[in-house]
Amino acid sequence: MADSFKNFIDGAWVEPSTGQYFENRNPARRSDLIGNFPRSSREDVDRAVAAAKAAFPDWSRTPAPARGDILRRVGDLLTARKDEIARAATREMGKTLQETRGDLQEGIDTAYYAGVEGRRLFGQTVPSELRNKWAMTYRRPIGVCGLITPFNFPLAIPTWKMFPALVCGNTVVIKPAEDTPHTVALLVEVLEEAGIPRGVVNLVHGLGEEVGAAIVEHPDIPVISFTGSTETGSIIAQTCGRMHKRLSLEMGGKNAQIVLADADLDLAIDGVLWGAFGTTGQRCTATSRLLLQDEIHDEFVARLMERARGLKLGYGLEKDVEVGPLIHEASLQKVEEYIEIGKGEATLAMGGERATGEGLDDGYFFQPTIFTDVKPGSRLATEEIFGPVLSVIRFKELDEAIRINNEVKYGLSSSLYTRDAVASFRAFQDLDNGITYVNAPTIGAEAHLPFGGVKQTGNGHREGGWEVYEFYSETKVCYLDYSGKLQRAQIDNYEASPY
Ligand code: UN1
Repeated sequence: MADSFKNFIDGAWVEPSTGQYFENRNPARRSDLIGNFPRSSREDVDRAVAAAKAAFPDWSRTPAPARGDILRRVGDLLTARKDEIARAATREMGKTLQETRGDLQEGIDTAYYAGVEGRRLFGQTVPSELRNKWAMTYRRPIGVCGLITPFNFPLAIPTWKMFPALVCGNTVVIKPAEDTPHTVALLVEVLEEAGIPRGVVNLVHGLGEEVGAAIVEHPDIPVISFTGSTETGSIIAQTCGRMHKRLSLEMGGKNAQIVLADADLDLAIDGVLWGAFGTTGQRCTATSRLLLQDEIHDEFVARLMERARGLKLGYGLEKDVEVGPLIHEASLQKVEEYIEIGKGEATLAMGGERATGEGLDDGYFFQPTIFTDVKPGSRLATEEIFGPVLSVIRFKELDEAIRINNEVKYGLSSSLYTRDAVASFRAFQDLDNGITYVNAPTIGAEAHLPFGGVKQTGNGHREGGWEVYEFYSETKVCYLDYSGKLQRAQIDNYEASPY
């Protein structure tokens, strides 16, 4: 019998009100059942929100440095359990152990950064325009935050949302992707062990259209943070708009790596292999377009294909495996649909089929795939596929590459390989993305810098770095007038002045 997992509500592990569960299986070994997870309902969300609401007054008044201390302990515990949790993440998510260890490290970095932020959370003191009056700001907690997280960074993304929310003094209800509930259950276990007070963190497992929708629509949740598809994001945004909720969206990408003829080609090949096929292309920051300058196009493609053919597919816990499976059957089917679309639009240069053979037949494996002769504006060149599919586009001048890069509805990350300093700064200035890398792939965001994109990738907020702390708090402005008389701003100061 596989294990049955529980929700975590009000400091206790509890069964779902429905008595129903869903299966969580290993995407590389379908026969490996990881466990049954609660298929919760609105009632479970109600309970979790009530617990989070009840915990808010005390938690929000706990000094921020003390809140940060708990996050520091979380960092220590995650470090101690890094390998164990990374293994669990690979088992349910599929990417290689090296990658899930990186995912864990991103969570650890986020925890320590949050720990320090508990001793900062700076406000500002600003001179008043009037005599004998002070003006200052401080950051105030908001309330219960509803967090909805994806499968591809099963640990890091929940920490990106949860830790800053907690340090700012909010309480949370989290619903992880139904593909990766185990990793988040382990994270919540760690928070419990670190001493997070009862009700401050609540975990409700279930389906997006049931639990996710209940969180988004709950009147006692004023803040929602979601990472996932642009389509789901716009549905969430409509509800949040109607209900006046604060919302952070992190959605799709169609990220390009641009290679100029003067670049170090070996370095650029390493970059695109990691960017396009790492995490089996299932990253918002995956490289799904490769823009090659005319002069080097043919040589680059030939060398890239040779390297891509050598990538070892398999179960991410096995030695030397470089590329894991896709997350589930629907994802495989979506990739297959794009292969058909691509065949009508471009040249299929390699891959294009499910990967079979020893160790692959029981999982959702797909061959690393490269299309060449891809036309800017075509579906292959503009739509997010979220799989190991790379579209190669040829260009003549940097201006043209910049234009092609910007011709999509998404704007997460971009990358330029060159030795030319002027071209690098042109890229920083003109590429319409939230993140631009020079001589590094489209992947590689660090926990202490803001992460996010422009256009339909996001809605103007950033995760990570110092900016996310603004999202999870309200600015309170405080004036103290000790003049002992009525002083009218904008009026009394100016009555006797020439202005
Ligand atoms: C995502 O793709 O959903 O830079 C997040 C990166 C990672 C985070 C990616 N550190 O790609």
